[in-house]
Amino acid sequence: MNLRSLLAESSNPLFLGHQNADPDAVCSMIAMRALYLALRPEGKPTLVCDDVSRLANQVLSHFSPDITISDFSEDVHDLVIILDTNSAFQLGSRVRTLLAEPARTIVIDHHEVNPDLSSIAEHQIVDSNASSTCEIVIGLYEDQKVPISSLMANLLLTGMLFDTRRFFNSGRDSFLVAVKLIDTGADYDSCVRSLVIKPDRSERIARLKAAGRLQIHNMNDWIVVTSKIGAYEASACRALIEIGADVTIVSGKPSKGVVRFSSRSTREFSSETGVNLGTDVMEPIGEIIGGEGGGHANAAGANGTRNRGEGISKAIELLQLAIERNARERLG
Ligand SMILES: [Mn+2]
Repeated sequence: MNLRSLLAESSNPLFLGHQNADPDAVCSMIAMRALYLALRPEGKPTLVCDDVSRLANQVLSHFSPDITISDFSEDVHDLVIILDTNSAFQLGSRVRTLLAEPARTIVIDHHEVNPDLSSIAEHQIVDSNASSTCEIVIGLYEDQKVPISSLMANLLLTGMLFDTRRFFNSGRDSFLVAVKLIDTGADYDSCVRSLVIKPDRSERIARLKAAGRLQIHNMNDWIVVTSKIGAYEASACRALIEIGADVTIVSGKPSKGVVRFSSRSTREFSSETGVNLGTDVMEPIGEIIGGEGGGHANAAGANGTRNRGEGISKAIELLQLAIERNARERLG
């Protein structure tokens, strides 16, 4: 692929990020837009995401409040560049309709390759070993010999900081790239501060209530906690993991006739037990509460309309069964 000619020949490229775009998505989109403008200064780029996360919005207002990210585009674009995802599904149902034919689509991403990637984009810059999409974009600046401005250095370092959890998951390459960005003008302190978020008062109260009402269940030495609150179940789950639980299941009832469940587990729990909170627990809970459930091994949820109490006791039962079943399978 010749990235330079693809970009330089486009007069109005569309840069897309995944839904609920995080700082890595938003910062890599903006940096790619700047790289494009360096190659084609009179071009008319557009940035679109279904929605931008609260934290990514905070990063934007910290560094570049004048950059607009739209939630849709009415124009016809001659090139589409998708950043920080390689799945059409992750774009959201509305933004997905903006996809162009694969010959006019570039994907730049660091997630595991999705099997139908080639049906979306003929041009792929995918490196699942990269810490972040921002780190891939820095490499593209180097390939194109385009200097990185200090604003872009700040955004790119912030995207890397976010996706590596402040370099918690990092290798030598990421540190080297970070030093280059700092030498280029990134202000490390400012990047770190742009990512510090204090939850709303109501969210903090919900977390504290969840902690106050929690019940501890010991399952094969794993500490499983359950609790119930009005709203912010997912945030409460994360808080309870932070204070020491291996698995948390929190139910919420944000309004009459709405029941929601959220659950989280540590990586250690899922890798040692093989329990998948999505398929083993939240999918069946979805049916019990009259709705739907699902998710990932470490993070899952269910939405429904009824049976909150029954849902909690059933979730405990399902979790215990899954732990025991997987322990038996492991023993052969
Ligand atoms: Mn990312």
